[in-house]
Amino acid sequence: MAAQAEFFAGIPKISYLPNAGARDVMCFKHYNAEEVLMGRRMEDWLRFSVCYWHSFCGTGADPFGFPTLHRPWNEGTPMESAKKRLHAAFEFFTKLGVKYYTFHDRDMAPEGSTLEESNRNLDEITDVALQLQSQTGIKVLWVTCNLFAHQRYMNGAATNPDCHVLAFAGAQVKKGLEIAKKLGAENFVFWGGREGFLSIHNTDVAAELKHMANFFKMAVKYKEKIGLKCQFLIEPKPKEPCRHQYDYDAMSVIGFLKHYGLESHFKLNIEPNHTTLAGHSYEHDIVMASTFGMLGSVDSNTGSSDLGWDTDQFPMDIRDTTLVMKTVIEQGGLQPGGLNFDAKVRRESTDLEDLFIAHIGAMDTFARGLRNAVRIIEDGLITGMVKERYSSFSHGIGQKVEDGSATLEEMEVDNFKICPGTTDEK
Ligand code: XUL
Ligand code: CO
Repeated sequence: MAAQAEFFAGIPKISYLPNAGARDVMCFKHYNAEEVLMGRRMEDWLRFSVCYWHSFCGTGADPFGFPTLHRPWNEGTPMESAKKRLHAAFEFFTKLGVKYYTFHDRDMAPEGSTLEESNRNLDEITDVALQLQSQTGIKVLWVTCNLFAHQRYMNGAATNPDCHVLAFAGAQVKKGLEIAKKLGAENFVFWGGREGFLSIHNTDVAAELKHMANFFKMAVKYKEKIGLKCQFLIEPKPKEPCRHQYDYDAMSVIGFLKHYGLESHFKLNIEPNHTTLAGHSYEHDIVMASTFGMLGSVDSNTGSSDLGWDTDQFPMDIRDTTLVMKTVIEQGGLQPGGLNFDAKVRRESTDLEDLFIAHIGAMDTFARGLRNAVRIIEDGLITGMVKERYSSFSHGIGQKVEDGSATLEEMEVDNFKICPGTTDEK
């Protein structure tokens, strides 16, 4: 491959400099990839990933204003800039020292005027991606299909009232799974972009949910057919763009998967900014998914507690990352999932180096969260307090409730023992 001009000229590989001063922002002060904590290297606990759509396709446009981020890779025809974007992205991943990336099919290569043309574009661009992956050792954390941006999906994809739109989405997912196999993706994500409704009056909820379940069953079947070994993930979100999204939160998705017998084929990709949009605390869905053995990966971002929007900010609060990492350690890690920065620089952050500063800040915040979580787990204080809180379930009637052998009659006898004089006994 011809040598490429650098896109981030003057920016060296980011290194760990724990004693750097406050003005030194192009270094890690906490993230030390090789350092071993609880028997595992930091980079293996954290499994960071850079997302393609915000960091390399984002323009800074919002509903009130035009693009502000003029990137040097967005030049030439759509196919030319798709190739430049790939080179810029791999230079960035390498300099940042992140081993994984994520992308939608349509971030990687432009949509053509037919499905065949879109697929050809994807083939051509992913040939370059494959080459860059083998040159650098950087891997795909997950691939997903964009089933929400094109006008055809305005009424949803797998829940569209027109079966031919559902079929188009199915064909797009078929190609997405083939690309996942070609690039060795470790996961494949389904975010229910417009799977939901704006008005209940024109919506057959039962039919739409069944169609969505059958759509997932087709994907499972094709994955098995082509021998794709990756983990399937569903990413919950309660609202935006739809008024109500079917994949509202972790428990709604777990209920859906169990109802349709799909729970052994999927785990969840939890995005905390979606969790807070659902009215929960930052860590809520991480903990709920993990409790049911369903936490597969995390879209590591944050919103602002004073806003009800999905602002996709870089996570910078060590209390949040401590709780996430405590849950991750307690479940034995996130692999084959990871911490994917589904986050964007603000539209005013127009300098190229801001992309580095944002990721470095978030990686350091997670490193501090990891160190805190390790300390909490190793000193055992909180674990001991929680154990003590439930100690009545380790013997007698508590033990019988624990193992499921207790009866309501025994509850009544227990009540006589605990509160004599307040019952019929007197
Ligand atoms: C949307 C969102 C998506 C998914 C992938 O809110 O988070 O970027 O992560 O489609
Ligand atoms: Co996301």
